[in-house]
Amino acid sequence: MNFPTNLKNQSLKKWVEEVAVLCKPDNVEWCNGSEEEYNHMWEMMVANGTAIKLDEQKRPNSYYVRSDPKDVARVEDRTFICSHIKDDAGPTNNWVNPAEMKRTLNGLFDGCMRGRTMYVIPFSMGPVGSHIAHIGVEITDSPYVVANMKIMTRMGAAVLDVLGADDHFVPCLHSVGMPLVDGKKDVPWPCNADNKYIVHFPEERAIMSYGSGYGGNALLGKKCLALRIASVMGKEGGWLAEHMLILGVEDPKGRKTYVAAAFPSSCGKTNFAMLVPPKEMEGWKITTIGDDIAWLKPGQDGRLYAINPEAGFFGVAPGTSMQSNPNSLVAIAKNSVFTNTGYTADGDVWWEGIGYDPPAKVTDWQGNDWVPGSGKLASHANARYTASASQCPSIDPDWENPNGVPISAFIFGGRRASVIPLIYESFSWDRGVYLAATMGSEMTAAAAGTIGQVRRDPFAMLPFCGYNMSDYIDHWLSFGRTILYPPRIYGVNWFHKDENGKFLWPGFGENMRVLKWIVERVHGEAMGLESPLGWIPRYEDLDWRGLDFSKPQYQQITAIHRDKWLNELLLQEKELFELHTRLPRELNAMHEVLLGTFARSPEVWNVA
Ligand code: SAT
Ligand code: MN
Repeated sequence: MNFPTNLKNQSLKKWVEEVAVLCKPDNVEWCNGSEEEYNHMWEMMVANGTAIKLDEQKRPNSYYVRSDPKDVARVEDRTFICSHIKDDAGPTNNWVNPAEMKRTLNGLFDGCMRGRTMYVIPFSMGPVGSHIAHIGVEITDSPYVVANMKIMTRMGAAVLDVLGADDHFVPCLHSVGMPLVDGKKDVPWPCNADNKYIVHFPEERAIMSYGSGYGGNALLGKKCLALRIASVMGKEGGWLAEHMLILGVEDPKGRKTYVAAAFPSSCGKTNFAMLVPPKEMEGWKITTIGDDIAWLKPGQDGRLYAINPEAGFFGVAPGTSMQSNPNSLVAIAKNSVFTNTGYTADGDVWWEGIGYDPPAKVTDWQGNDWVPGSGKLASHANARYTASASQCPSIDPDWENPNGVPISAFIFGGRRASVIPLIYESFSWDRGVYLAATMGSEMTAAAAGTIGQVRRDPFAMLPFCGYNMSDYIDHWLSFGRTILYPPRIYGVNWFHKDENGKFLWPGFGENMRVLKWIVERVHGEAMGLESPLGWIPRYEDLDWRGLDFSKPQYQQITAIHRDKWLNELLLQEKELFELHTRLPRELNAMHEVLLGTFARSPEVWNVA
């Protein structure tokens, strides 16, 4: 095999050779990360019908791709954490004994790349050479993955330059699981419709993914490495890998405060990361560091520093409009990839909620003529764009700072029609861990469960924690004791609804008002009232310039109802019960404290 001249790492050579013997590709190519290589991937994908080049005027240097309808999202029920001991994966993960899983996977990978090219992609999660960054190497038989990894990570020759002879890298083996044997012809979106495995070996720090070409199933740097494997590395190494956006808040005097925020899927994380403040709040500005993942390590000065390990956005397209997120629309104006959106006859893309009517002729994400009003969607609900973070107008000047940015606050929020107030500051780190551990979201799709039922999603990490969730909570509790300046912890809920299902809070840019209070709190500049849950801003503590929102309206979304909370605490207790074998005792203790507090609280607690 021919190796790149700057490859020093012996175990990487050995691994690639072994994989080639197992998978039996027709060719092996090492990716160097160049533009030519990127363009070549697209030329091939256009030639075999995988991709369509979009109109050069409308969407320069951009491509449109439709996936197989059986391969449209992450597959949580096919995602496994294969630790040696079952309880190390914990009750929230699928587990199979690692030796047994390897037998299964070695069978599937044997010859799985026949008729295809095997690409080797060295990549860095985080700026190349940063002490917070980590290196992975993905082997894949999908040119779509190569092209997307070029946008989503720092990849190619520069990564091999910094990978020393004995340095550790995370091996990430991926195949679409569709060998071209017995005269089989390739299809536009190869995958294995019925047999998918997204597998993590946490002790070995290794990833194997089979059968899917889509998103987090296939771009293994993202959820697999940067969350599931990194969460394990963080637990052992004294740091955090979190499902969090990172943003900077600049006040009118130019002071910068960074916060990290965790929300479950479909709670507007990308919109929040790129928030545009209302114009009346002159001088306030939001900058973006990342929209999905944060790696946080303690700094020498006692503060906590965060990087975005990714280099691009893999965002949900439907609902993205000039109104909901102008920054992301600009970011995807060129050099972007669109997967499973609608495709317009004039060579552009369209999706539900884009903010303007579809042009005359649209084909849907399955390639059929789309009829507006037919009840069918032009774009799949999980249609995605891939775009470089550097194209985002709100990107922070320090987004690639290898030392990260100092974090002053953590924000946690789910989608709840009531119960959880608009904003509260937890009394302590431990109480903040409790609020994050018990957070949840009401389910919006009937398919995922009963509408309105709360799905607990601790720290928004339920599908992404690579080890036992109770150990993860334990790690958070300990971690807060190791830093001199632990960030304050906040709970938010933008999703209050009235009896008719109408949202009570305008959300989007108006969330800036809450963010401003948070920033002022961490600098000791704003008041809050002690509620049963935490500190809550009085009406006059928020900046209402430019928004007509009365005090009674505000009270409605900050009130704390004793009866609703007794019910909520029962539901929380059920979650604690499910985690009980390794749950830190503080969690039960804090649950008890809340019961006691509510027993003595008024029927409705209101801010003054
Ligand atoms: O497909 S991804 O894992 O990249 C995005 C998501 O499902 O959250
Ligand atoms: Mn995510």
